[in-house]
Amino acid sequence: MSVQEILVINGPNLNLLGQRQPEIYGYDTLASIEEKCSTLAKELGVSVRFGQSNHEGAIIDMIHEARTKSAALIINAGAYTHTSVAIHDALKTFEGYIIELHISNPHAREEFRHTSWISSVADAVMAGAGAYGYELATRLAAEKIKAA
Ligand code: CA2
Repeated sequence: MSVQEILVINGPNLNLLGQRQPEIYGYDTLASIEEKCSTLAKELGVSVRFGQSNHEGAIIDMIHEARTKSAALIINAGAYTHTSVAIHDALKTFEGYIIELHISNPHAREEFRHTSWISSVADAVMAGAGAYGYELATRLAAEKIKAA
């Protein structure tokens, strides 16, 4: 097991980052965010791996794989945040550090975004910092891994 790996899971529609709704999600693409986080992770002496899927089952498979490969998980489950008991259950099986991440602040948006099935199984919740949140979360996850 690579104890120094942080897996960053991105849910539905996040593959479109930088292409639509920049007023909410900004202009960074997922590839550019990954590049920034990889550079930062290297500086911090850990590794980062990005995954994205528009499918709930594929996200669950990524979480299962992380059980043996990753020391920390950063998860932006997209709209599945607000609906998925299955992702909640999968996250409960992961023993490392979990950060729930959102680009926007769901609490300042529509009421249906105010419920999260992830928060109760996460160690930390970060929201509203834009794409920069991925770097902040990488920094936090790296600290937690190194302290463990
Ligand atoms: O703010 C976030 O990061 C969210 O997790 C994003 C989800 C939304 O359902 C959550 O409530 C909050 C939506 C991701 C959609 O991503 C897009 C990116 C570019 C263009 C259109 C959608």
